[in-house]
Amino acid sequence: MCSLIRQVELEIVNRYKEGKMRCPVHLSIGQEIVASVLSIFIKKDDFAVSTHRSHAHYLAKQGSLRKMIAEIYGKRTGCSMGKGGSMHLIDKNVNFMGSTSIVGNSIPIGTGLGFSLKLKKKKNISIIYLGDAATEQGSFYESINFSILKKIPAVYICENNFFSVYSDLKVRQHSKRNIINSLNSLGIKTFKITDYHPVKLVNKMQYIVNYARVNSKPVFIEFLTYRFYEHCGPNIDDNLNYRKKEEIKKWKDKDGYENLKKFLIKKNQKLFIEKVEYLNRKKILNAFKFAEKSKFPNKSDLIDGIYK
Ligand SMILES: Cc1ncc(C[n+]2csc(CCOP(=O)(O)OP(=O)(O)O)c2C)c(N)n1
Repeated sequence: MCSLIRQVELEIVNRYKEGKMRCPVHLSIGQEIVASVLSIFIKKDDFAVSTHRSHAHYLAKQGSLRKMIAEIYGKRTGCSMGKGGSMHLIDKNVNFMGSTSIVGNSIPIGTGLGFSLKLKKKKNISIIYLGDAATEQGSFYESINFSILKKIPAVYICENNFFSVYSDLKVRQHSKRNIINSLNSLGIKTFKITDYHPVKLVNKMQYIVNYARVNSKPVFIEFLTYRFYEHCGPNIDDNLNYRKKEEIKKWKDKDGYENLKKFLIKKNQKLFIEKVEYLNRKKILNAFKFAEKSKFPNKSDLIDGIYK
């Protein structure tokens, strides 16, 4: 999953300049390990909601690569019928219940979906992806509080990449503020992920997801991570100097994807990696071909699939 996400987003980078993808793209390159490790423990009937940076989350929820690329190309065969674009993926076939461009607004939706699972006494969970900036939104705290009170099986997973566009956490929050401490005092079980050793990471995620599923209770995960590309778009914007060179280097060294490859190579799995990358490449080229060949939506599609 990790290499699929990295490879497909690099292909988006390569092709974006062709001007055929007309929507903004927020890439997860550098952050793929979060959704990838979670994907191992996500079941088909679990729900997931996401943010503007949604590609990894959609693919990790067994989303269709072809439908995702077609959506980014604005085509009728896209998962949102070509009307949403990269930031607005939705695919009820795989219980991926939507991603939105409004920071924090999918959090209450994912919480409500989790509540529906509770009412129906299902052993499923609702996964709610959010960025660090969303922890500054009121909807986040209301949702967490509701989840605690109603014992909702929700996994709130915060991809803390330290930045909201160009703004560092330091200029957005009090220096002593700590999200884990704040949430502990609200009464939710919290986890912070800072160790990226593949085996430890998988074991930890398994424990966390099981905890929410088996106990039917919410959990919050703060996952420290880093995006390697600009906030929005296919370029690297390190020349703008809003992030320190040493910081960028530190996180490039911790790159989950590269480290996973190194780990597998040490275990003599080089051939396996090559095979996976080859098969991914074939799938990706097919998905782009499918998107290019698909038709744009008709005028009548405009009012299809909306709440009337
Ligand atoms: C309610 C709201 N406020 C501001 C914006 C503008 N905006 C778009 S993305 C973004 C940064 C979000 O940062 P974060 O949630 O940490 O996610 P990241 O982009 O780092 O993945 C902002 C401020 C918005 N879309 N919605």
